[in-house]
Amino acid sequence: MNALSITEIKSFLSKGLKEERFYHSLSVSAVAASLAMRYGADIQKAELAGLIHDCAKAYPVDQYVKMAQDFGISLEQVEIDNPQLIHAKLGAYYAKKDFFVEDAEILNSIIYHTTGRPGMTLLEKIIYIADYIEPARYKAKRLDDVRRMAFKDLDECLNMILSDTVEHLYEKKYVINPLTLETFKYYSKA
Ligand code: DGI
Ligand code: FE
Ligand code: FE
Repeated sequence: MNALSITEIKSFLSKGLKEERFYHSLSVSAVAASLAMRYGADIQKAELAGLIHDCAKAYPVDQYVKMAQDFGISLEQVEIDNPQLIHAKLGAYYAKKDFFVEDAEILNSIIYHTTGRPGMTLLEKIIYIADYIEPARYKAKRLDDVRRMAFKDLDECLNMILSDTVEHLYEKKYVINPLTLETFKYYSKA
């Protein structure tokens, strides 16, 4: 089965996601496609991955642990303790099941869109950054600088986002996912 078209997926998501989340998904898709143009990544893959990265958010967070267990998705303890993190892995599951997306690079860009990971592919970097800088985001600090850097130097942009994210999670006293910390160390300039 071929993957559904962008138009078919938009129609599907518009019915399942809350309006704000649907709008965020469209924005991440457009920004990801723009970054793909800038850096010579596959524009269609970026557009598709951006559109569907949060597709699991159609489901309530209090069901994520059970859903993952039912689908045979392995979870880390930090994910069981902070179930909102699980939408990334569930997103890849639903991308396959509902949209027939089989491309491993697209699926990995969904799985790692919340934490990143050391040694990300170009597409993974693009989705991670697009999720953070899309136009409707406004809460993070120095967003203007981060947005400008996204189109200048991807790895430096990752460095900025990861250090701001780790600082934010620390200040809010959230448990920091060890994978987020590893990613931060990997992309931070010593
Ligand atoms: O799904 P989005 O809201 O577009 O953004 P996201 O996938 O980057 O993050 C989803 C949620 O996960 C958001 O509420 C922040 C949270 N999060 C990201 N990294 C960590 C985290 N929460 C904890 N506890 N620890 C993390 O390392
Ligand atoms: Fe997300
Ligand atoms: Fe998102």
